[in-house]
Amino acid sequence: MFFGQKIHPLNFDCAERSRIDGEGVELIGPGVRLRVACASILDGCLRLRIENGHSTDRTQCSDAVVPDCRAGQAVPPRLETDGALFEAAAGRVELQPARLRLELAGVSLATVADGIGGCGEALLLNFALTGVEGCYGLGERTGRLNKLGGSADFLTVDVVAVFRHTYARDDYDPTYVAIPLAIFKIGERFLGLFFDNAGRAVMDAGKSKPGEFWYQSFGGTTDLYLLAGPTLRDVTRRYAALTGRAPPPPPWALGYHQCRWGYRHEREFRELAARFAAADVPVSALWYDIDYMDEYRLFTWDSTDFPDPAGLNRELKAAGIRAVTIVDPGVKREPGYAVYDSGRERDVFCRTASGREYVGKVWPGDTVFPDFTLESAREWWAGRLADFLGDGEVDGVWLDMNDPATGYSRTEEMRFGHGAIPHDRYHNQYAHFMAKASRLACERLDPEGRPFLLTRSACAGTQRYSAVWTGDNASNWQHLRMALPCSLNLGLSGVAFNGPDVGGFMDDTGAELLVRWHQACCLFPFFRNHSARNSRPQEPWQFGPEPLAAIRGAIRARYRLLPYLYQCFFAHWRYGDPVIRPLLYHYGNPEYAHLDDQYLVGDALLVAPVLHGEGKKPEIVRNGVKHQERVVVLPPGWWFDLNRGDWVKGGQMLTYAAALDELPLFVRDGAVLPYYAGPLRNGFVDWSAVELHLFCRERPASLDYFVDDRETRRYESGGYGVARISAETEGEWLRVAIAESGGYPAETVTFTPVVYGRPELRELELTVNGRVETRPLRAGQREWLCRMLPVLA
Ligand code: MIG
Repeated sequence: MFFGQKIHPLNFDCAERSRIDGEGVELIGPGVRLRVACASILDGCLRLRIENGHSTDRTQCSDAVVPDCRAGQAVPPRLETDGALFEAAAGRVELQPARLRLELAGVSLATVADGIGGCGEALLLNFALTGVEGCYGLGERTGRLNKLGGSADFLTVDVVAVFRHTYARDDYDPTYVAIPLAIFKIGERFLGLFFDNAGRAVMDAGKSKPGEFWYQSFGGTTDLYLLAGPTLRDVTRRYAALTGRAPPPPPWALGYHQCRWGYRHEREFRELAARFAAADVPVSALWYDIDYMDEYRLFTWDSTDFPDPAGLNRELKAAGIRAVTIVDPGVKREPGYAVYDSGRERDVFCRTASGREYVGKVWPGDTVFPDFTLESAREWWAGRLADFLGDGEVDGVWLDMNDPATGYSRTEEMRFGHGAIPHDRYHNQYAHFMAKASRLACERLDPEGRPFLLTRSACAGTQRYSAVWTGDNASNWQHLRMALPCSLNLGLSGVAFNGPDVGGFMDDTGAELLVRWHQACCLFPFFRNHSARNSRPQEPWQFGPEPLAAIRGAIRARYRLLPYLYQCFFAHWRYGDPVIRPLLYHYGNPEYAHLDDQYLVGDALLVAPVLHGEGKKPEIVRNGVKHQERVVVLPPGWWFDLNRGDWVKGGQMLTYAAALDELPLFVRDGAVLPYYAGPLRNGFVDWSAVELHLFCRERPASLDYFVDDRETRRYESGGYGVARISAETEGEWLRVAIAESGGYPAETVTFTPVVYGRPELRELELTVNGRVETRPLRAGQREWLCRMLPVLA
């Protein structure tokens, strides 16, 4: 089977009759026997478990759904004239022998006439796209935001290895991540379908046959979760509740990260720290790619180039810079190498069908692979990794090559459960279980603390254990543009904490591209500059003073807004909303169904980066400075333009001209942006003093600001509080009220209100937990803001 290939729908057999069998419904016909059972899982979420009688393996091996949601409450079928009916609070499902009709939260979706079928072990669900205007989610994908007209292969692969000659284009499929979630926009409403089958699957959203949406899995049991809307937010939150939400990260992980494949000596790390300081660019972490190892042996350091990694990392930490090391799954097959020997002794490696150790060919040469699906292997790994991290004083873990990449050695022979379980059952989950084991290591090392992990491959649910970066992109404008829809769809697919290699990984970047990439992603959940060895170096200062100044501005803007980003992450953990969102998430205009060159951070900030290089779009010259033009779509209401310091009326499209050092940023009327105004020194941020930047023109402003210790996991047991902030204006008065409640001491943060774009305001009334104080609003303070945000300038 080659990529993009699927089973023709006419090759599926469809049932001719159905009968109720206990709690399920059997669909029976020549060549086909399916059993469908329904359960109510969560508010607004039903599960249809579809078992194929021809399947040799009916265990549901997917780890996508959080343990609490695995059982559910059975919804028994009721007999109807032409089939069966499942009815529950969340919605109703009509099942005929070869047809399915769903209705949830006022949205209905039905299959075509022969819309459910089996072909051997494969399953087909074929929905009619009647009235469907958009299709979103689908995990990590190339291409545009709206997947209607496209198709997707759900198989985790090492993209550059597989698409060696075409990776730099914007249309490869599959990718590193497999999340079979499709969210449909039907009129103004939304409905989500999550096809939980850990094996390879494909979706075709009207590409092969316009008007039809095919889902095909090739074996095993498929749990189809129906996620009710009516809004996109409802669907997204339900999916996040079902598969888990990313835990709040340590704040340093939200800073700027510098990485490059090729740093290979401790000297370079010291130099990097010094260059960042000299360039006045904050950086929160430096990353060690594979060259730190002793001939690519896992859990070792090259002792010549890195004689004292712990000392080096302590030194960096004292400067506010954390250390992250890459960790590949492949263990060098070398008797005498302690990691290999101990793994062998504990029998933790994957085996072939006959029981041989499965061998692949990766960086260290012949390599064996831990079977992370075994608890014993996870234990072993956690112990080894914890020791390695502890000894080297490493703060974060970067999980690479876990697609899994095995070089020329094909993966099929790699089996699980000591050789008993075929590869396919866990292929897409290999990275997931690796991340699970690695998180365990971090929690061993620091039982109270918050780990930071980043993985290349992932499947549904991996967000519980790790952040995801979108793998090996290329340094070109197409890939910059693609980064937006890719990360937005990943966010809708539960992976809130994600981002691309900023600047592009493969090939050479250029000054303008590097600047625009930093601007476009400086408010992404994950923000890391990374590039391949042999590509042109792309640290912020590599292209001279002007690009450096522009990049510095983008990075500083991120640090200024760290309190806001942290709020977005905390709110994600509470509710499941992604950190960055397509406009579609909050606004209903039909044209937003396709809009993917601008996005929202939380619900307050609109980012419209310049995504085309000089000469590709209209340009103007203003005061002797070249500006790139782009169209910005502003939703209805007033928006504050942070570059110009003016209110702009929304509900319109504007042409916006941005100089090289400008990122078009707009704040919604009614927003509160928590802002860090203190000194910028790498990861050192004083969280005890936060400015509240208030944007209230016609609407009062409000925000629930979560307060916690930001370091431990006490939030899990309620160790956090909420400061409810509201601001309104009357005549010359700005009235701000802050009321704290919850499980964290009050008044650990000093909030200072700062108002934008309201020169008539002169007086401030500030009420903190019931205590009222009044003072004049200082003019300087008001001005200060507009001066400050053009930090970008
Ligand atoms: O075969 O570790 O995606 O980020 O720099 C390449 C070297 C292996 C692939 C990762 C990339 C990393 C590189 N790795």
